[in-house]
Amino acid sequence: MKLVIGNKNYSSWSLRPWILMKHAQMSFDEVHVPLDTSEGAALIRQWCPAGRVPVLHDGPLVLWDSLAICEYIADKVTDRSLWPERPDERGRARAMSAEMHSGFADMREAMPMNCRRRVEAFKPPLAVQIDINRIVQLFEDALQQSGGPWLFTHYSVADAMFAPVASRFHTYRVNLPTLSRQYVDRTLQDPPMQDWYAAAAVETAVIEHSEINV
Ligand SMILES: N[C@@H](CCC(=O)N[C@@H](CS)C(=O)NCC(=O)O)C(=O)O
Repeated sequence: MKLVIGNKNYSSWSLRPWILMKHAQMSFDEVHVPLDTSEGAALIRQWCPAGRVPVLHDGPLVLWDSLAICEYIADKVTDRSLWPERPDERGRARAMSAEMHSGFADMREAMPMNCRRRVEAFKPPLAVQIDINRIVQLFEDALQQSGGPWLFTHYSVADAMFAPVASRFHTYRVNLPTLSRQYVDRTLQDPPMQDWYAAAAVETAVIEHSEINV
């Protein structure tokens, strides 16, 4: 399998299937595409007509869209469950993942993923704070019900979908209640996430519109 991804420092959508595949202990090749460059845009089109990363190539199958790739990986992995086993928990994990996938536009816009960056004086505008509050509510509910360490006890697609949010909360120093703080710290200490961060740290490309001024 080949996973086509963007810059590790910035590409939040790429991180999701990448970290899930690492947790599933799948072996795959990575193809790196430099985002926000004309060379990168041409390269992406060679891998997928949708013109977006991530893209998964598995033999003749081409899959675009981070959530669809995570679903495919969860179907493909048979020796462990990447969704919760209980139907009610599975339903909630899917709802959380879908809400992340389609929502929180204000937070994404104002707080781009930027693994290398630490922003000390970030003051979220109201719309962004509303997104943050909703995500915290999702974290607290899931972690209270599951008892942790992951949102639905063992690592699932939901954790992969929220891994970029943990990175953003860390970068922009978001104040969090205890369970959410512990969850964000756990996500950042997760060995695959540390590998992702180490690779992001040595990238040199800078995407100006993802470097916010405060
Ligand atoms: N819905 C898509 C969105 C993917 C997406 O927007 N990816 C961005 C990078 S993080 C991209 O490929 N941008 C390419 C470009 O803007 O040229 C998914 O979940 O995979």
